[in-house]
Amino acid sequence: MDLLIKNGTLVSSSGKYKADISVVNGVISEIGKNLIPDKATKVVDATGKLVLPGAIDLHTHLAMPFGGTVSADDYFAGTRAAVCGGTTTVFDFALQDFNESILDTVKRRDAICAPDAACDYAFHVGIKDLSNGLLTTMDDAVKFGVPTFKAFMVYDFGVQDGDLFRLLEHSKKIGARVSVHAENRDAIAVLTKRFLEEGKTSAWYHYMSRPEWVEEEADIRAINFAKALGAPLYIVHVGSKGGIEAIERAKKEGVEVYAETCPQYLEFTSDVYKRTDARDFVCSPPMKGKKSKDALWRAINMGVVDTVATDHCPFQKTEKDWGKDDFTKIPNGCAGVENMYPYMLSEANKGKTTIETVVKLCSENPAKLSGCKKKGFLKPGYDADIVIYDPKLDFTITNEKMHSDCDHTIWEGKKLKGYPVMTFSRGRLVYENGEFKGERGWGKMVKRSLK
Ligand code: DUC
Ligand code: ZN
Ligand code: ZN
Repeated sequence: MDLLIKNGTLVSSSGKYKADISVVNGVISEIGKNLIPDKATKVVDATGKLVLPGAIDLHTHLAMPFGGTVSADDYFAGTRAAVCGGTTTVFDFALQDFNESILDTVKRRDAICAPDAACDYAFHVGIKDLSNGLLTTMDDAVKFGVPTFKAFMVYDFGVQDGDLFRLLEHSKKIGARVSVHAENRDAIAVLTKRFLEEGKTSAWYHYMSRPEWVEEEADIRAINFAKALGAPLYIVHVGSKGGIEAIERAKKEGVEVYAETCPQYLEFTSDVYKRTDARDFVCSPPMKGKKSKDALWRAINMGVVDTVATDHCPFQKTEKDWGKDDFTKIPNGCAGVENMYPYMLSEANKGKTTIETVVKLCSENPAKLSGCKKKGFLKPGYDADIVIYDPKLDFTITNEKMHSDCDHTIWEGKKLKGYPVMTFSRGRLVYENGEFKGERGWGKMVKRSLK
């Protein structure tokens, strides 16, 4: 036995119970009462602590070329930040190049990621080009262990509706799943042009150019395609009341549609775009009004939201400042990978939801939906990706305490009730009491199957 975590309270979506966990070769070997260590075993006393499966963040953009620059966290900084917040598996979006086979996209990004990753990782492929037979190169990616793809319904590099339709149709045939960034590209373009012409250039108009219905409309369009084709659909970063209600209706009708939301939509509202540091909050979709925030919390507690992920995509202050006089020049995205699990658990401690629900949304469901067969649960045979969490530890987020390479955080000053004290990645200690203890290159790619 390599590691024994004693006297903790284990949490799963179905409840809490007191037990010890033993780990051999990075895998959970036994869960039970009064397990006996041998001489070489590292013993951790988790009395008074919760023992949780590491979170799985299904949505990050590390080292991503975007908005005229590259996101501030490379694969090392992003995964270092992840484990320091109790996230032990990170999904990144590998963006296809034009004229590139989809498997080549995965291999190109893995060549950068593998030497750097401090925790386990996986890729979704962001699709740009399905011309000249590239659609069927999805098949090789699925065989390789990458069965999840993303279509951007916005941005100039995103796909048009015809290609979204083809993607959904093909994904169904090959046992894959498509996710969508759902916003109405054309409406945003009209409004953006109009605001700029009228001299309305502040970050507030980033929000105004993407009114709440812009997301809902695209959600409904994607759902209609999925329904017509009988294909599964995953909608990333749902932030609007109309959107989540459309998803709820579709689920009731039997459409296989999954909803992801992010902590920033649960914490902030569009009021942030009136602040002096509004540019730091610019991401797409933008934060919405209070009614949307409330609807998302309701949906979490009604079981309509399937996963919580971060859309971690930070940019430095100087880069955000490019948009001082023109909101379209602000690189879109915020840091969040280190904040997701602590924030969600803290909100549970404050009574917004339950700890069990947080484990389900941040760990169990992401593992199940992404086809990570050995992650997301504290069970014998599963990877020992484990977080020891002190529910009584008060923590105030400051950028100084964070482990990202970004020079600011939208979470500055947020007071949390409870915080992780240790994170283990496949049985190896990677975080303890504020300090990163892991190593560059420790992380392995998780090959997956949706079957
Ligand atoms: N939205 C962001 O805010 N950043 C990265 C990509 C995206 O869709
Ligand atoms: Zn997106
Ligand atoms: Zn994203």
